Amino acid sequence: MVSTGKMDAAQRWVERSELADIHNKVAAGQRLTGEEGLRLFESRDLLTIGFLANLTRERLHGQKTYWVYNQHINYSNVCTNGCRFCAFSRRSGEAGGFVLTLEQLANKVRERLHEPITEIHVVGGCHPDLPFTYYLDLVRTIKEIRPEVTVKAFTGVEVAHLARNEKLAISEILLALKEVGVEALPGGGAEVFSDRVRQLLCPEKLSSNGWLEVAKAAHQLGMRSNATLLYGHLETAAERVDHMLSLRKAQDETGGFITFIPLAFQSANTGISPLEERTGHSDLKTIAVSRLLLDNFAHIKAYWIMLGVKIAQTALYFGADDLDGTVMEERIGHMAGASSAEALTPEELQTLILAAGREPVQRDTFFKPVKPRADAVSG
Ligand code: V47
Ligand code: SF4
Repeated sequence: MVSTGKMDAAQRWVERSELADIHNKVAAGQRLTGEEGLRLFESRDLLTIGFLANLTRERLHGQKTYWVYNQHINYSNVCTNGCRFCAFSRRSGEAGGFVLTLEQLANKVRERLHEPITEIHVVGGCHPDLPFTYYLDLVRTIKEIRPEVTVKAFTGVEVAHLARNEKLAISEILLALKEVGVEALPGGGAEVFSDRVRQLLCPEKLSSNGWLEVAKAAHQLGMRSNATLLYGHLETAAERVDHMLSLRKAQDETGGFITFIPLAFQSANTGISPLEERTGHSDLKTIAVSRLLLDNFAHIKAYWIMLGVKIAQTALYFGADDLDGTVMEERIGHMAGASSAEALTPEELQTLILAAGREPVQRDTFFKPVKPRADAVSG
């Protein structure tokens, strides 16, 4: 808790800063413009930006800081898209490509049956030949073994790929997935909505509009989804702001996004030289600006896998209210050089939050608090 005296001093300091007008709007709960978002990105006054983001963060969540007991499963890295920033994927037939059999998938779920996992996060590449029945059986297999778990599976890119392959409407794919037990979609695949950057990095990928259409279709069917921004490569600050404004507009329309996740680009094994090397300063600023611009998103996630635990923990004072979760097996960031661990135990996550002076809250996929199970055994 910041004492009133200290808060007053911080407030006086912010009121004298170049961002004083933005502070007045944030304090009054008013929506910021894209120009103001860009000014925040261009300012070097990180502490003031963090102070502003923290005002919103604490207004929404107080000291609460969320984490989820989850498991990540990548069913395949074979992908037709060949995004240049992705060190995880392989073309069909290329060495290092894999597809999990349903038995291998079942084993991954069974291996962790003793842990009180509440969410299984499933993503993969856009495989050219896997039939839709594989995806349906994959979800059925998880639900047979762990009926109580929430399956958060398949990004908008995978859903659109399935629709094209199966010659079905997006809504038909989503409905079929919902019927077998998918409750939410992960936020991947949004990348950055700029056509300029997409042309350079992922010309074969689903368009920005296509991604937004899948998200909106899911929301209309009562499924919720997350949203991401991949930053720290060739995009400009203006393109980050435009991306956030597009998401804000979509959220105004549907209200179906659960959380926003700025994904810090990991460059190893990608051949991409970022315009500017990512730093703690740019990571924290991106989190803070997203908290300030995305006023209709309840949650901002500091994804420790990509940020590293130290920056993720610090981000809890720069707008973030969620650390994601235990994860366990992560390939996408680690194949691109992420130096974080691949797993944190619930105890480690809670210690990180407590050491930052925040209050840990275990949540489910939809941010409902979860009561720790009495017989819980962590991995
Ligand atoms: O869409 C690919 C990104 C995403 C790299 O919804 C990279 O809760 C960094 O979306 N460096 C998949 N990122 C991961 C994802 C995600 C992760 C955790 C939680 C949730 C959620 C979603 O990973 C891809 C792409 O944007 N990605 N390559 C890279 N080199
Ligand atoms: Fe495929 Fe996704 Fe990697 Fe792009 S980011 S190549 S769509 S797995």
